[in-house]
Order: sequence, then structure tokens, then C-alpha cells
Amino acid sequence: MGITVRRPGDDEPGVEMSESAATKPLLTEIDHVAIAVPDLGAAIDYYRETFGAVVDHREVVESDGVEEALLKVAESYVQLLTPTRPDSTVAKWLDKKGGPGIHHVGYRVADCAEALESVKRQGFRVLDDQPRPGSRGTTVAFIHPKDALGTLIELVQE
Ligand code: V0V
Ligand code: CO
Repeated sequence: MGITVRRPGDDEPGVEMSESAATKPLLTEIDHVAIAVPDLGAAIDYYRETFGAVVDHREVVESDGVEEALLKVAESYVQLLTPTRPDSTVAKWLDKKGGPGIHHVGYRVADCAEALESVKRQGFRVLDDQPRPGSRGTTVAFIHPKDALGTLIELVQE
């Protein structure tokens, strides 16, 4: 028996549902787009002056060596990110790139452990073997950019 994939607009009920990611979307919303910057204050000023965006939350995440400012856009965030120490992966990224830019995309998932297991089961490299604390009380796990179309992906459970 093959797997039945329901397409948008299909009226017929899915005859067979599998547990694969193909029939059960794991990503529910975009949680944040992270932009790495060398100067957090200047980046906040830019978003405020240009778009009227205001800071919703600020936090230092010591484990990642970053300080963030979250700007709310509808139900998602822009995460302005700056390194707090020279050995931070974000400091290395900024050095290599030579300036600010999109560092990663955070996708909301209902269950981070389940989503992470699904990614691992499919053989893709992950950077967190287990879900761990993110900012603002979230639970997160990162997927390696080399196994994710060149984009560092963060799975975020609120
Ligand atoms: C590195 N590469 C990237 C990348 N960083 N590609 C796309 N997006 C990125 N952000 C590429 C890089 O160009 C190399 O490709 C290759 O991956 C290996 O990179 P590397 O320079 O040797 O750097 P690594 O391996 O030391 O570190 C890269 C990884 C690291 C992705 C492994 O950044 C990591 O573990 N990230 C997860 C944690 C994190 O990003 N924390 C900060 C945000 P070529 O040149 O070899 O082709 S914390 C956060 O967002 C929180 C807490 C939150 O939202 O709640
Ligand atoms: Co993030």
C-alpha cells in the first residue's frame, strides 16, 4: 500500500495518513527572522526610525554568546542579534561575512523534541541533540545549515 498525500484543494479525505513530515507539517508559523549586526543600538534605531518598530523584548543568551532585541511584526519577530564575546559563533559569522545580514530563521513547532527527532530520523545533521532553552522561555533546537539549503534553521517551541 502506498502513501496517500493530500494536496491543497483535495476534497477526498486522506485515505492513509503516515507519520512522515510529508503528511504532517511540522512548521506551524515563522517565529523569527534573525539578523546579525555588529551594533545592536544602531540596528534598533534603524528599525525604529525607518519602520516605527519598537523593541518587545531584550535578552542576553550567555550560552550562545549573543544579545538580542526582538521587534514584533504581527505574530512573528525580527530578532536583532549581536555577539557578547569574541568567541561567539555570531562574532565569527559577522567577521567572515564582513557585515550584518540574515543569520537564521526560527520556525515555530508544536513539539520541539518531536520535530528534532523527525529531522534526525531523516538523516540530517543537527546542532542540538536535545531541545534546549532559547530566549523568552522558548525551547529550541538548531539544524545545520549545510543540511538545510544553506540556511541555519531554529525550531522554536513557545
Ligand atoms: C555558518 N555557516 C552558515 C551559517 N553559519 N551558513 C548559513 N547560515 C549561517 N548562520 C556556514 C559557513 O559559511 C561554513 O560554510 C559552514 O557553515 C561552517 O561554518 P563555520 O564558519 O566553520 O562556523 P561553525 O561551524 O563554527 O558554526 C556554524 C554553526 C554555528 C551553524 C554550526 O553557528 C551554530 O552552532 N549555530 C547554532 C547556535 C546559534 O546560532 N546561536 C546564536 C543564535 P563554508 O564556508 O564551509 O561553505 S541564539 C538564538 O537565536 C536564540 C537563543 C533564540 O532565538 O532563542
Ligand atoms: Co534565534
